[in-house]
Amino acid sequence: METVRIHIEGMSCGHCEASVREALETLPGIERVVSVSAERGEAVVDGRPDPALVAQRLEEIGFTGMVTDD
Ligand SMILES: [Cu+2]
Repeated sequence: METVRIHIEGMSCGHCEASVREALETLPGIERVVSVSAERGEAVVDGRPDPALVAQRLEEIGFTGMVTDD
């Protein structure tokens, strides 16, 4: 199982975090959403998602997201 970090711009509150979590949970390749933090501007997920799909899905709900390799 891989852990993937997603840098996300535009989250400002708990509602944003909930929206992002919901969007990520239904995305192919994501097994589990570990955390979503507006404060850190980041989500951490388990799985192997397609970075382009992640960016596209987040953009659809109003955020800018980028999978970061570390
Ligand atoms: Cu918000």
